[in-house]
Amino acid sequence: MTTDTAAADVTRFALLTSPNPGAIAVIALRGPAARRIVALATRLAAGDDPPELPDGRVCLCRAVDGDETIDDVLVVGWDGGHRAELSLHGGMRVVQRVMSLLERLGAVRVAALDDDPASERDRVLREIDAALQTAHTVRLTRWLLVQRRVLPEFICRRDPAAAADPLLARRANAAMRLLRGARVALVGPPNAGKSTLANRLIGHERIITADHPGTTRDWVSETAVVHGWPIMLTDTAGVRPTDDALEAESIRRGIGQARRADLVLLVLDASDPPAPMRETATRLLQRLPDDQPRLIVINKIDLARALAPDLGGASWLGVSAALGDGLDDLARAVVERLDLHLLEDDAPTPIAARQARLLGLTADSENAPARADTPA
Ligand SMILES: Nc1nc2c(ncn2[C@@H]2O[C@H](COP(=O)(O)OP(=O)(O)OP(=O)(O)O)[C@@H](O)[C@H]2O)c(=O)[nH]1
Ligand SMILES: [Mg+2]
Repeated sequence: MTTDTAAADVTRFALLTSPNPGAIAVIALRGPAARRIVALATRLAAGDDPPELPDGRVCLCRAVDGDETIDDVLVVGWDGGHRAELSLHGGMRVVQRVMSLLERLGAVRVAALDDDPASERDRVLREIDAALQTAHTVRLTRWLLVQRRVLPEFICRRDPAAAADPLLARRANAAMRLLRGARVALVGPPNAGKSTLANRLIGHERIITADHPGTTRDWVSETAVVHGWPIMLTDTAGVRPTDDALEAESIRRGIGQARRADLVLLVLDASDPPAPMRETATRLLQRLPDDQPRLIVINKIDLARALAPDLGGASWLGVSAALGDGLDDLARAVVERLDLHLLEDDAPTPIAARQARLLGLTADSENAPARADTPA
């Protein structure tokens, strides 16, 4: 007879400890009948009542077969009675008797449960190894190798305090963003130097630049390495009113890319007079969602050293993409806005939404920005 032990309505159990004699043995049950089966197989140590299995509370009980007490047992339950663990003395006879009792009560014995610590540890390691396959920078590779050492244990421990740790949630989201490809988009008016700045950040002349508004047409993406982290940089067509259908479509697509980005660099031109610069910024920002993370970057500060534009109180960074001025500050600001500076130590950090969920964290990347394009 075959039994579909994976079916959701089957209650399974597995011996988590070695099958050889040991000081203690742990049997884990998973499934809808876990609470009922434990209630039938045990009695509170003090008295004859079955344990109620409140989530996470350890109860000292006796394993009982009818009127006969088999052994003392510590019982703990979770998930509203769907998960339970029995800790017994590790003598083989006791363990065998309790396991056959559980089988008689309807539980199905399996070699390993999906969520037992050993397979969970393996699963986390596999997730890290998969991430290592696509880690394109030395820094990310090193960071993942450190996680290989610290993360499996941390996930298996399921520290209840983890869910309330805001820094852990930010680190996890930063790591997941990085592993799926953190996206930074450059938007701005034509000729502001977006492509020149993108080339600087990428490290070579990837994108054509020219002293001619409308040089970049369709958006272009390329990996930039910022402080050792890989970042997908997207350069877009300069935004301006236009009657040219092709240019309008390029602009619409560029804005669509920006709306999907984790961070937008709004690139303005320092040689523009203050009032038009402010108007341009306002017009462009209106096309981005209010909650879109953005940095205002004023380029070409070599042409306007005493720059002090009033952008309605918004802060900005001055750079010269041509000369390289201000790029260190810009790189630092990008890293901080993406929370990548939080990944600097060897603190365990979930790298997958599944791991974050196990710790009770909300993974931003599960609802990553996937905003609809706006009309041009
Ligand atoms: N003086 C100065 N010129 C710059 C700087 N950055 C870019 N330029 C020049 O500005 C012109 C436009 O640069 P691009 O990078 O092509 O500008 P863009 O914003 O990509 O323009 P579009 O693709 O048309 O939207 C080029 O002649 C660049 O050499 C800068 O920091 N200082
Ligand atoms: Mg360009």
